[in-house]
Amino acid sequence: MDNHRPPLLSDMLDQAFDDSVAASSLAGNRRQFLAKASRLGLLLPVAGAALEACYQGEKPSTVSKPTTQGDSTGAAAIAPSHQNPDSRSDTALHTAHTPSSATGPALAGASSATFHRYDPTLPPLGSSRTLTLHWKAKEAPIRISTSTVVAGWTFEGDIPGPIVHCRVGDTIEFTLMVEGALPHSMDFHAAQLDPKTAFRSAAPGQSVSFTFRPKYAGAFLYHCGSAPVLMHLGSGMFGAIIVEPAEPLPAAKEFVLVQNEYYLAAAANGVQASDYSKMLVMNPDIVCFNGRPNQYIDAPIRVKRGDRVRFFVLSAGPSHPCNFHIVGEQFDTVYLGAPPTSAIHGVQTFSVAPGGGMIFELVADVAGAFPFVNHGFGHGQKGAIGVMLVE
Ligand SMILES: [Cu+2]
Repeated sequence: MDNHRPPLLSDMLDQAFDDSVAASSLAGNRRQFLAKASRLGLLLPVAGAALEACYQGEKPSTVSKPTTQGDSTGAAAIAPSHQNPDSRSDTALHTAHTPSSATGPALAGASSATFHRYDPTLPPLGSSRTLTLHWKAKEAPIRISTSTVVAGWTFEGDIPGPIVHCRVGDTIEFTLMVEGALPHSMDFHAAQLDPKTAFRSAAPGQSVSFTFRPKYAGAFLYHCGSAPVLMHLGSGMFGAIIVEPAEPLPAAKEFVLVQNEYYLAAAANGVQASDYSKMLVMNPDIVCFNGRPNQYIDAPIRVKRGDRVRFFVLSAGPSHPCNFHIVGEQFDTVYLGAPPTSAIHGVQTFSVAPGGGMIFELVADVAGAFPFVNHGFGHGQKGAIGVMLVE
């Protein structure tokens, strides 16, 4: 099996690191090593971030806000044993031959994990133009149905993480504290930042902070970008940030649906871990909205007849799109990019790419139960289906 495994970028980066260290002292060879890392980082900037981060003590950082832990903001504060957390994580998964999300914290207390419906309602905007978010990256068991508990990797202990709601131009002050067995990071698609610094991994017990101002309105994904991204995103580290345009959109009932896939190993002690090898094959066991298969069949999304309804639909993937469709309805408006200038009208189905988000609107002028589905029905059948009840 290993003979067919494609080389991991982080292994290439590890090799560059090892070559550099072997050639001469670390400090003396810093320039050569960074040049190598930078070239490789062009292939996958986030994976190169941790390498760059090892040496940031010698150059300015784009990190703009200190953490509550004080000296843990700068990458220079990362202990020598965690100089390359991305790569070490990746290498550990690679060499174990059973890459799995089953870390200690992801399994602890699994038998007492309870199910809850993920509320799809868009939370209201706050009055402040500054959002200060202090989040924790946690590995934790998550019950996604009455019969299934997954060994989850999460933001704030749930899959998906919290819905962030803000406006274009708001200031988002973000800190991620890593609690768990592995390094983690944050990549906001609503931000324009140097990923090698802002989106770098923090080791367990440490934190990373950055500040950004969303430039465009829309439905944007956030996710952990630590290597292998496929494993971190596929194990549950994703969510939605909804950015309002300067001029508010028409009043509507607003809901957020983030589609994701689960690739699960057989249950062990009642928990199913995410399986990296299955993720590479891209044939998911479950595809669902907001982390739980069929949850909005059991407890539908309810609106009133005559309501304008706005769905912010994202595909977290990690690998498949969401071909969003509502049976018995037509979308009067779909915003492909930033509203209100990117609208198309009279739409039946539109595909939201993995790593993407779009806004779907309709007027619920007919009463009834309307299934919303991934019209790629192989995936709809695996749990990406719910019901909008118009009363
Ligand atoms: Cu992570």
